[in-house]
Amino acid sequence: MLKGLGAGTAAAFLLLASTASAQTAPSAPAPQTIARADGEEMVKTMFGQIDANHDGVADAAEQAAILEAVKSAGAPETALVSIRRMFSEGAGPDGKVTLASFVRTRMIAFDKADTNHDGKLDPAEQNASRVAAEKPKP
Ligand SMILES: [Ca+2]
Ligand SMILES: [Ca+2]
Repeated sequence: MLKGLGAGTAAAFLLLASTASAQTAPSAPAPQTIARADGEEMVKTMFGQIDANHDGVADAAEQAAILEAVKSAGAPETALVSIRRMFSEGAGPDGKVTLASFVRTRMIAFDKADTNHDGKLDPAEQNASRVAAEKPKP
């Protein structure tokens, strides 16, 4: 087990990867509008939590540890699928994800989800993007 990967980490991942937990946990707070700068900060913070040894690269073991932490926090399978996809989108040919590629792919996803192009993700946009993310790829 990695130290420091608690429920807070899992919650942060769920927030960005999927808000599915809000559907099943009645006590979860309603989604908030996320400004682009805040979204980028969240992505960087998230990467820092994946990159347990702080070498700027999330390798397979670190990715697996996050999935394990999120899973043990009771996340639904759809959230795990979203996180796996986040990793695969940012991964190079060696399967490793760098900070730069992780931020780039997450912010592409952010901009894609920002359908009214106001630089923020409101709850409706977050929900729409979650629904799209949970659809299996053709
Ligand atoms: Ca690392
Ligand atoms: Ca928007």
